[in-house]
This record gives sequence, structure tokens and C-alpha cells, in this order.
Amino acid sequence: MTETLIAFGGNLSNPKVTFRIALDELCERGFHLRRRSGLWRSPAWPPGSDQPDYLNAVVQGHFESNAKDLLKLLQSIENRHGRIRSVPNAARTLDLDILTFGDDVLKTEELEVPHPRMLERAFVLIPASELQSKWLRYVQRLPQADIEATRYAGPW
Ligand code: PH2
Ligand code: MG
Ligand code: MG
Repeated sequence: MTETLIAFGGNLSNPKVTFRIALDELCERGFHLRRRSGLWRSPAWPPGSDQPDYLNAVVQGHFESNAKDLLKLLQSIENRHGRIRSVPNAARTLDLDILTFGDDVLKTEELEVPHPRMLERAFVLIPASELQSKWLRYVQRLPQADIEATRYAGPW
């Protein structure tokens, strides 16, 4: 079993409902939930995107197999929830990203762990720091406007 942090994001349909169902599906297939962050609402990145706001959250738990198997599982759940892969940063029903997977450092065509952009994104770091305080120092380095634009939206 390996400890992992997984980021949830979505800005189409009803992300809160989608997140709940997706988390149940993860837990049925080898993921053991320890804690989940609250929901956080933020404008779609990059700024100026003409898209609905996102909901984001992070969950912490253990996975029974390796990072590649977790990636496959996340992609199958995204697909089941109507995720359509078009251009980068397109609006989406569900995005599930592996942030960290134990101490693994992976850089392949299909998977990079730790997530290469997580330290730049308030919508990832703020929920992650609810679960692990080590991320707070990176939150402090973010632009103040990004921090203020990321708003607590309750539990899920
Ligand atoms: N995900 C993206 C692109 N832009 N913006 C916000 N606020 N939250 C996201 O999760 C997000 C985004 C692509 O993964
Ligand atoms: Mg993403
Ligand atoms: Mg993704």
C-alpha cells in the first residue's frame, strides 16, 4: 500500500455530485480513503478563460497497487463521468490528478509524479494544505490574487 494525494477538479455539470460518486468508485477499486479536504471554488485557470468556475478538492489515502495502475483507474473513472479530451485546459466534468505517490518520482510520457504544476496552483495547494501542513509554505509563495480567488465552498 502506498500513500497518495489525489486532486479532484471539475467545472461542468455538477462537480460536487460527480466528486462524491468518483470517490466511491475509487474506494471500491483499491483506494483506502484517509481524509478529504473541503471543496474550493476558483475561476478557471488560465485567467481570462471563458468557462464556469471550478470546484477543486484533494483526498489523501492509500492505494493497493502502483502509480501506473492508479493512473489507469483515474482515467477510467474520468471517462465514465463523461470526460472528453480535447485541447489542454478545456472545461471538464471531472479531472483526477495524482499529486504525490509515496516517494515516487516518475517522469514518463503519460505520467509525471509529483504533479509538475502543483506548486503553482492555489486550487491544488490550498486544499492539499488542509491535509498536510507541509504545503502551506508553498501557498505563501503564490500571488495574493490567486489565494484570494480560491474560496472555501463547504464539505462534500
Ligand atoms: N484545471 C485545469 C485547468 N484550469 N482551473 C481551476 N480553477 N481548477 C482546475 O482544476 C483547473 C483549472 C486543467 O486540469
Ligand atoms: Mg488537472
Ligand atoms: Mg488531469
